[in-house]
Amino acid sequence: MKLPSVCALDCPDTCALHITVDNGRVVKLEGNPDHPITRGFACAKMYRYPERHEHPDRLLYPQRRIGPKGSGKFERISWETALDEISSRVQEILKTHGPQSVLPYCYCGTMGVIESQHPLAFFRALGALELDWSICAATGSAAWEANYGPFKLGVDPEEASKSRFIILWGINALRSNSHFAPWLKEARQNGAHILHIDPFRNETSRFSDEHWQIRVGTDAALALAFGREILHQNWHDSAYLEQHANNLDDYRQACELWTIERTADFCGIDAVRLRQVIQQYATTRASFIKVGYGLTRNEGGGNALRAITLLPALTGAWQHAGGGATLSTSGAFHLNHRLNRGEHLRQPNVRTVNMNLLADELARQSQPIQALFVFNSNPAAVAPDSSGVAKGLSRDDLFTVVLEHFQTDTADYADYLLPATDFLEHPDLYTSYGHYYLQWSEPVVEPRGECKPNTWFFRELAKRLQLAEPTLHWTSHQLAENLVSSQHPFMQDVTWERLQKARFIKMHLGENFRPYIHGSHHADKKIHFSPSPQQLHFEEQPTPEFPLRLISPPGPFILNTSMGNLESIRKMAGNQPQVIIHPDDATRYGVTDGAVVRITSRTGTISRQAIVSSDARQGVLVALGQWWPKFSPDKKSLNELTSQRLTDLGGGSTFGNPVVRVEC
Ligand SMILES: Nc1nc2c(c(=O)[nH]1)N[C@H]1C(S)=C(S)[C@@H](COP(=O)(O)OP(=O)(O)OC[C@H]3O[C@@H](n4cnc5c(=O)[nH]c(N)nc54)[C@H](O)[C@@H]3O)O[C@H]1N2
Ligand SMILES: Nc1nc2c(c(=O)[nH]1)N[C@H]1C(S)=C(S)[C@@H](COP(=O)(O)OP(=O)(O)OC[C@H]3O[C@@H](n4cnc5c(=O)[nH]c(N)nc54)[C@H](O)[C@@H]3O)O[C@H]1N2
Ligand SMILES: [Mo]
Repeated sequence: MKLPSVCALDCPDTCALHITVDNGRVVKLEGNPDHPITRGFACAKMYRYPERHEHPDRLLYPQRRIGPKGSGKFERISWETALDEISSRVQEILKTHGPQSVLPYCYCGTMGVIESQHPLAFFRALGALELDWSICAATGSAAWEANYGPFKLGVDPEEASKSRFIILWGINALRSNSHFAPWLKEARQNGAHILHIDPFRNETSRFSDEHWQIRVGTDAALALAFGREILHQNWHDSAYLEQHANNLDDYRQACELWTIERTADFCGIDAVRLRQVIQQYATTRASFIKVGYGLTRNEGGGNALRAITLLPALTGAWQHAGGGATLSTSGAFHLNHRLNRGEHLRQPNVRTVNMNLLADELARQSQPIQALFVFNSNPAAVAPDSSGVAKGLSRDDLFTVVLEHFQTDTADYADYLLPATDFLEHPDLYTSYGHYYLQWSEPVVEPRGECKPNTWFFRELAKRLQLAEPTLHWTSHQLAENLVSSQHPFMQDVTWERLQKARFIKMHLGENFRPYIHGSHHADKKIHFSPSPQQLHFEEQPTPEFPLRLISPPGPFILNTSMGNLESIRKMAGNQPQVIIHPDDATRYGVTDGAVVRITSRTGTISRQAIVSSDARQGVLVALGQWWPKFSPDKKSLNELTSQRLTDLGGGSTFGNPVVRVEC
């Protein structure tokens, strides 16, 4: 039996899937051929999802800790016992320390709008601490919105084949957004030139017509050099700018510093080619920039993204089919989020915790965090400064509840470890950050063991805590019906009945969708040109003690740490976590191909296998993806090396920031 579903993983493609179920077991996963973006194929990771779903290590029963914190020793208990014990402990903590000692820590293990966001309503009803979801998209969003106002929109991927000059700027699209590749191929067949700008030579560089292996953290300068040359040569669209832009003087002044020669030298790219490409980019009407989040993950990342995404406004590319830029398409989904997220339950004067500062927050002395609920996330592996996080999670006086599919490194620290359903076992509603289709998914199998949806757990806990607010007790279907009841014109084709039947519906973007043809979504409708020279910030540069820069782009076969425990996936990824080092650096530091090296940053030391290859730019170490610490040779997370320092905009993470040294 083949049943429709939707991929819940945190990826821009949000694929429509077909799941083959045999005798109640998931045996095969394929892309839905009828979905215009999925086009019938799944990615290398998700073909393996049946293995994950049926895995013998899936958590199937509620468990209570029996060993010391972090030992990962548990005993099976019933849901009744788990819920009774958790609720009495929470009541005690609320009485003694108040609601602002309770922190939900969650992210996008599932992108389902209900399973990821409805639990927030429970915490808002309690008056618990708010969590700032800053680990991933915060800097990019803040930067985009500083230019264009609220609601991130971009070129419709289905229009991208009309572009004639494409820059893939800091994005490994063939891996992290693989369903965009067919549109890129079509654009190229139609005559487009494709340039990839990335310090790491990867699948996307090999696919592109041209690759610039730029120095890490220098993108703002490069984008401003584009701006300078465009303004000097009069290639900007003065009519468009006059009507729709402001702050141009500030911007012009910031650009002035970045001559072609200085920029080429600073960014480590070829000056002649830089000049030619700027001309090609600026004089092609339908020029398109697809920009990734990687370059936002360092101190100056926000203003770098601002500078890059102002270029289509400068040239007026937004007015042409296939012209413009895309960071995310998520702003098109005007769902009615209020009740699902419990916005109406927000209490005044509640403190917000930046999730990148988890290590510091768990070490706080005044008004300390006493209860931590972790779901849809694996902070022991993915949060910056992992030794600080581990120290916090080890606190004997911290009460920790983890809802999970597997016994992750985070789960090892739980007091109660609860088995969660996955997206094949629960219903949910899905938006996307890479296309414009809203999707609905029903379960295709019964939950394994005693697995329960996150929403079920928080409903049951709400009952025991006597939280009477009716919306906390709504079913997923009631929540979804409410979520899609929106008056926004983009939602005009969506009714709950239609969505349940069709499973995916495109947002009503109208004919010839050009999101910024009439300016921005700021109150003054202007595109806000900046950054000013004072706002620009370039990275902490390598020093003799720490001569290399470490970046950690997504691994090709895992998604953050999800899938990282599958044997087959680990095998595809080389059996152990690896870092790529340039041959010149390898010679300088005595590193041979395949050797295990020690990597030290200002915050910690880890061991990893080195691969010697010029795929890494000289001076840069490229760590491929997030491995489970417990499957790494030294049992340490890569985030031993990253710090809690924040970016220039949006309070984002700086995973691309650390400077390091390697030793054999
Ligand atoms: N296969 C796979 N796909 C994924 C994920 C995964 O883990 N695996 N993760 C998902 C998630 S959560 C997200 S947020 C997105 C991530 O999406 P992105 O962050 O856009 O990730 P990538 O597409 O790998 O693009 C990042 C690229 O930026 C490059 N980069 C790093 N620093 C710089 C810099 O200073 N300048 C420039 N120009 N480039 C730089 C990296 O080398 C890398 O190739 O992908 C999603 N898709
Ligand atoms: N060094 C470094 N660190 C990084 C990054 C980097 O580039 N470099 N990238 C960062 C980025 S972009 C992101 S988005 C974060 C991602 O960090 P996380 O959002 O924590 O992502 P995952 O590591 O995939 O962990 C998600 C967990 O949720 C669980 N899960 C999935 N579905 C459900 C469900 O329905 N219910 C419950 N209860 N659990 C579920 C999965 O089993 C998995 O263990 O990591 C960040 N960390
Ligand atoms: Mo992410």
